[in-house]
Amino acid sequence: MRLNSQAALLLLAGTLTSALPVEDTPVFTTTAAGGATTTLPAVASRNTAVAQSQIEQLANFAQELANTTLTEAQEKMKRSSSCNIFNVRVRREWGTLSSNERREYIKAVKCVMAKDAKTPRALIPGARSRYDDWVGSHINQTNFIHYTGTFLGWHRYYVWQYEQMLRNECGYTGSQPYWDWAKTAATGLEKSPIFDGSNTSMSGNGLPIKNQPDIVLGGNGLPPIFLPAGTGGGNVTTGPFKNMIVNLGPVALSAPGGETISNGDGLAYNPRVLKRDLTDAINRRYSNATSIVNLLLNSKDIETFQMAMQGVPGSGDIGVHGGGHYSLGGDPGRDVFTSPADPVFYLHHAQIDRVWWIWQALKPWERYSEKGISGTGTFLNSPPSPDTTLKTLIDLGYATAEGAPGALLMEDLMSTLAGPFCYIYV
Ligand SMILES: *[C@@H]1O[C@H](CO)[C@@H](O)[C@H](O)[C@H]1NC(C)=O
Ligand SMILES: *[C@@H]1O[C@H](CO)[C@@H](O)[C@H](O)[C@H]1NC(C)=O
Ligand SMILES: *[C@@H]1O[C@H](CO)[C@@H](O)[C@H](O)[C@H]1NC(C)=O
Ligand SMILES: *[C@@H]1O[C@H](CO)[C@@H](O)[C@H](O)[C@H]1NC(C)=O
Ligand SMILES: *[C@@H]1O[C@H](CO)[C@@H](O)[C@H](O)[C@H]1NC(C)=O
Ligand SMILES: [Cu+2]
Repeated sequence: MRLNSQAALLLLAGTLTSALPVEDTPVFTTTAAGGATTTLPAVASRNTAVAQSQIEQLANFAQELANTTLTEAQEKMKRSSSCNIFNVRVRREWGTLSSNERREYIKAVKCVMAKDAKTPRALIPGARSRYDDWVGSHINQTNFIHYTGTFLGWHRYYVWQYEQMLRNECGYTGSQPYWDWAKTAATGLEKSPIFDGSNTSMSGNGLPIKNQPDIVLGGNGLPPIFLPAGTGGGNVTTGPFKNMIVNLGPVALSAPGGETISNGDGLAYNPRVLKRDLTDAINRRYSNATSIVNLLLNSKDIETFQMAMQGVPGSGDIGVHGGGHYSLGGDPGRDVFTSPADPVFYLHHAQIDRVWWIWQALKPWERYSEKGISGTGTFLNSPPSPDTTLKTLIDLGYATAEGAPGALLMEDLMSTLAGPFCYIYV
């Protein structure tokens, strides 16, 4: 019997059984998209290797759902323009790309860094490159896209537009790669193919600065969170992005010693060398394999999921999102506003998107719908603003690629196989 996706989804809904404790890693049985019964972990293992295999099982489940949907789309539509198994783009982990694929990606990123900005100087005086158009859009909208109902949708669209820009404006033929934090937590950041400083990496650590005091997050009456500084802190001097110039920001850069460095609205021209402060302790503590599985399995609704991912204020946890950003560290890495000025941002946020994608696949009938959105249009609803809905418009301004659509509704951003999107993660 061949199931269409609607039937497969209903079947999924009907056969989801409650947690079935088995030893220390309980599982639950559910029906995969193809109709077969499958067993998924229900509780995150504390053992990193086991947790890593749990992520693989969950990601595989999401892949099966996507692949079934794509195969059916091809059979039903027979339209080359629709998203199907033949034209779907596959986003992969950086370490699984060949050297040539990595070089291609790096070349395209350098190409957009060398092109002129489209943002008028009257709007963002410091924007010099096409790459800066993306940084400027994020700075401009930061207070309306973090701890909001738009957080995941906005960043999904933003990374996709970046990928489109690399393809449409710089001849890139691949897909946006991602940074699997679980892998770097296990290997150490500087040993990973992303950060090893080689020609096929995204460049390495910053030059070491000795005895840096802690980073202190908090304020607003919340208990402070102390994060250790890393093993770098200075200029990035290895790999393809060595001595790269960051033009915009900082707006709110957390620096060692509890200092926050700001250059006003961050839109002025402020050229300086890219800095990083790779910090394994932060990666291991906040975005290890167990943190990811916990997030996937313990978040019953979108509110819980997106808050846990970004770190519940006052909980002392910065979430996997903060874990990635702060383990990269440096300038602009520790600045919520300017962080996309480090090109690793897009690998980090592809992984954020991948984790959302896996989580969505676990309850698709709910998580692609209005029930998959929670929150308003302002940072922790301050100042109060209307609820985000499927009809909320997302406008990235100049962070829009040639040949790509402009402003879209949240409903167009919920599925990676519908709306303008057509990609999966492996
Ligand atoms: C889904 O399709 C992709 C792309 O063809 C493939 O790489 C992946 O292994 C498939 N996943 C599963 C679980 O079949
Ligand atoms: C890396 O690239 C630099 C210049 O970009 C070049 O001088 C060097 O030989 C390359 N190293 C390797 C191992 O390819
Ligand atoms: C970073 O590079 C700039 C420009 O070359 C230089 O002026 C600055 O001193 C360097 N900073 C550090 C901390 O090495
Ligand atoms: C891994 O993550 C979990 C959950 O976030 C955390 O409780 C644990 O302490 C982390 N492991 C290490 C070695 O820090
Ligand atoms: C910044 O956002 C506002 C609306 O929130 C918009 O009118 C303006 O054009 C944006 N500026 C840039 C440079 O994108
Ligand atoms: Cu952001």
